[in-house]
Amino acid sequence: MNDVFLSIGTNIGKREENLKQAVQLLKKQVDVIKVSSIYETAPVGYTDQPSFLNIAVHIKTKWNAAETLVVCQSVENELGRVRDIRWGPRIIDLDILLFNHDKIETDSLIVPHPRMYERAFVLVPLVEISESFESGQMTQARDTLDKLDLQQEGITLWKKAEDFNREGNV
Ligand code: A4P
Ligand code: MG
Repeated sequence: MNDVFLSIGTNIGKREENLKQAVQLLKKQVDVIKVSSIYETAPVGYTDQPSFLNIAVHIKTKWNAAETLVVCQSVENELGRVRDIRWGPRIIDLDILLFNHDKIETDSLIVPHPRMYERAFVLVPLVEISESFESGQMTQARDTLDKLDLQQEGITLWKKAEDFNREGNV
């Protein structure tokens, strides 16, 4: 089984509901091992848009990396994702952060995710759920996070993992 970490973000509609549905749809296709707390995060990249809710999810799956990307895109499509502005508002976005300890560079997939180390909204939930996963990539993620001021980065806790798991039935 492959060990995979995903980042999920949403800033349109009922954001918490979007996250809940994304996790439930993932569960139909992969084993969901752990879901992080939900964080409300200031938009990065294209800043003239509503704030996001972000989570990280640890999954185990028999699908290879390209197939896992297809799984992520199928969840985005089921939730009605429309692609227009790059880095713009989205009902749901699923990105593959880490796939085992692999380094992947194809036309459609780059892993580790090329922008993950610059982004507190990715690192905070990822570090929360990955204590059992040792790798150079995770060490880099933890070291980077240690140097960030979360208030300045616009990251606040929205809902603790235990409450999201219970109320969201994820
Ligand atoms: N692709 C390449 N590598 C990957 C990967 N590791 N995981 C390709 C997923 N996809 C990957 O993605 C464009 C293409 O990237 C895909 O076709 C896939 O083949 P997309 O989801 O269609 O477009 P996008 O979301 O606009 O691009 P991307 O690269 O996912 O955007 P980012 O960099 O993730 O930025 N601010 C806050 N606070 N929270 C957020 O969640 N998200 C973004 C999106 C910007 N600002 C944000 C947030
Ligand atoms: Mg994406």
